Amino acid sequence: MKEPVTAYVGLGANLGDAAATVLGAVEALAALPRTTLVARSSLYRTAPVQASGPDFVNAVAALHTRLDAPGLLAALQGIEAAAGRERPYRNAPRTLDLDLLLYGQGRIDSARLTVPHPRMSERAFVLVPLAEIAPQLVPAGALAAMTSQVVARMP
Ligand code: PH2
Ligand code: MG
Ligand code: MG
Repeated sequence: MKEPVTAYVGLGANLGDAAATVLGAVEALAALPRTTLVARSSLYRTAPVQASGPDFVNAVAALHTRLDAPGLLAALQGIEAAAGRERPYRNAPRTLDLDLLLYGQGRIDSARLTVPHPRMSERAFVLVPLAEIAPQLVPAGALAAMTSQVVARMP
């Protein structure tokens, strides 16, 4: 079997007990088949970006996985569904959002999945937690352009 791939998953929630939901989702990631959780960032309270509703809780997790990218995406969607995710409209407030940010060196451009995540490099709520667990992946200066986005590490 091929070597495991290091994948990074962005977690976000802004409905219900968002912090508890995000922590529960980290446990669900750790329990996925063919997958090991290797790191997770702190939780961050973040102002909504191009979205409405309450502040978000965001985090990033690193996985080693032997799931292929479509299989990992399906697993993430299963965890979202179990958390009661509904999709009434784009960027609606959500109980849980799990985004596949990076899948090894993979570049994927299919109808269902684009990796690297096309907007991650503009989003402090992704880059700040990613830099905490994988500073080599966040270019120096990338965050300097985003000081207007409020991202506060939670105690
Ligand atoms: N997710 C979005 C859009 N806007 N803003 C914050 N702060 N956190 C998010 O996770 C987020 C967002 C689309 O998924
Ligand atoms: Mg998202
Ligand atoms: Mg999403």
